[in-house]
Amino acid sequence: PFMKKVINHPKFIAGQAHTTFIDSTPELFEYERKPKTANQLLRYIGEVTVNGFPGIGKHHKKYLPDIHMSHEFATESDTVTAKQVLDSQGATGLTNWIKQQKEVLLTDTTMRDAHQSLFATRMRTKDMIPAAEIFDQALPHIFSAEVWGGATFDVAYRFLHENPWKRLRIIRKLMPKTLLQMLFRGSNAVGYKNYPDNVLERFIQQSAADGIDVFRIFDSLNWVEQMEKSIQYVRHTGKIAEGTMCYTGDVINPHEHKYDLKYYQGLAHDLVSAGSQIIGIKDMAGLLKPQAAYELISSLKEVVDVPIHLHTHDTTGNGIATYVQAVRAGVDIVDVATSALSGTTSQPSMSSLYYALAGNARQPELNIDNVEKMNRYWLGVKPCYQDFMNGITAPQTDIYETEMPGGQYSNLQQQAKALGINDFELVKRAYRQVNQLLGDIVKVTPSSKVVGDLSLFMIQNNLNADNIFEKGQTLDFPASVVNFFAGNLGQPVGGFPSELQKVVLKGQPAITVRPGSLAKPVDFTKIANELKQKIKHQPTSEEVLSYILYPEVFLDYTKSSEQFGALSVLDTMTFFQGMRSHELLHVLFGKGKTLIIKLNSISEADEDGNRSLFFNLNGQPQQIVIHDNS
Ligand code: 3PY
Ligand code: ZN
Repeated sequence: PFMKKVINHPKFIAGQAHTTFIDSTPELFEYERKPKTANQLLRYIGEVTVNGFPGIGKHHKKYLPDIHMSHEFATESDTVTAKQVLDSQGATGLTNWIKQQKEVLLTDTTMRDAHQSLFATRMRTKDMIPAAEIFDQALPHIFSAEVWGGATFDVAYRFLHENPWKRLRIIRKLMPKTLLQMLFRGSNAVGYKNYPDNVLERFIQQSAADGIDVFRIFDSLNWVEQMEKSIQYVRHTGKIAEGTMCYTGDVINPHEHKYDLKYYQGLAHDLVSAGSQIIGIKDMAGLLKPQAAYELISSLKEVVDVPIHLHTHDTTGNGIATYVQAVRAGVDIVDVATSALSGTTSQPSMSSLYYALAGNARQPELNIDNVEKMNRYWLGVKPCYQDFMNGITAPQTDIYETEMPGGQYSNLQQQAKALGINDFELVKRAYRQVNQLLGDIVKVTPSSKVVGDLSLFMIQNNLNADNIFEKGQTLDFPASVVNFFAGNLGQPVGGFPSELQKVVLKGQPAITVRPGSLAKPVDFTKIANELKQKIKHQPTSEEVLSYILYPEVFLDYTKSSEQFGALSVLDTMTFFQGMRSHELLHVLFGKGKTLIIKLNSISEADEDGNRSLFFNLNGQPQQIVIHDNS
């Protein structure tokens, strides 16, 4: 119905869906369930004002300058975009087109990995919309925009009161000329465990229908069997399957005997045999050193003919140097982020790479003035998410030793603190040791969690590489570790360390086949009926998929949207921090309606711990009572 509404909107029909479309037609971009009453909205504001936002607690709302998006972007209407090539010439047409490009192509990760890596995936759709609106015009030479997948799916439901599918459909609508890319965790889809094949297939079909063009598919142990089905399902949709290798180890270390150039050449060959139309290299921890990038890309180019797409994180500060070497070696596409949201645990900066390649025949084609204007918008958005920043403000070169992915670094720090382990150096040492104990595995969601969980467990139980075999006999290992050794994540490169496997499994059987080959297909009709009972309406296919992947998270989301309505009408600072006493807020609400909300005062808590908030709503007094949980 949303798409229909947009398509049937008189302005859209009249071809007036330009950059002010949203400003003047906000009703299309509110969530399906608008706050039914202004009262619901006040209730949400009251709740955050009194009790804070989950995870960041309560503090005084900051004053931030207004955020502006320039309306003066240069236009190049004759540029044929990669999306137009895919739509007119199909997947093979697109891969041929990529190979013909002299310049290196770019993927912009700002709306997915950048905020996942910098501020815990908390970016709201509302803040993406102004950028999405002008994206096609500002960056017509970009290869793709990664806007979906990875952790964005569950975080949208879990923390942002948002429907991730809706986000995708909005972005698709606003960026018709840009390839949209997602990160897909192979057999884990956008979750943390294996799903039956028919769920993967349905998920991929739905994502493609809603707008995804390029699927970056990886497996957390680099096991091709775990990616094969997904690659095939993507191929059936006519979209692009980017089978991906997660980069681990160090190809230029003479002592590297596991993850060496031969290993990656073999893996690339297998990914192409499985149907990959592009080979992705996912350097999730930022371990790929510049010279290693040169050698890796060069040796992959020797064995495969498909385009190569490199993804790195700038955690060590060497990201640009790595890309420059990769470009020299002939990499086809690299991942960058707008500079405001680049660097450290995020991707390297788009504009930095542009200038780093000045004078090089492969310098990416960009209108750098447009890039800078767009970046000024993101500079304004960034402070709204300050509370979620991971605190990493400088290069972390110790990552070369610990091999910990950027996203895990801050998470594990929190997890350790919660257990009373404040010395993170201790955790990092344990992490390295555990990686060796597990046989030196690929570490990325969800295998990285296995290493992290076991590291904390070792510290808590005074375990080390020597005593674990003895002491471990009487200990129950963390669920993720048991799951790994039982083969439920698949098979690691080189197999399991069998002695430790016995200690952890304590007689429980382990599988050696692809977990999905044992899983029963899901009966979608049955699940839809079950869900209908719970949400009291016939669920859409999107809702059924969300419920299969995240049953509780999805049901909580539907409950909270019943309670509060859609919260997309609120600006981000209010959404996370509520209101200050005496603050005045203008909220666009429904068709051309504006609510003027003033918070006059908040009472002390009464004997039951309840506080009254005295609002003025369009001049009328309104009192809301909220329980103070402090
Ligand atoms: C994810 O799976 O979300 C990742 O970004 C892994 O690097
Ligand atoms: Zn990444």
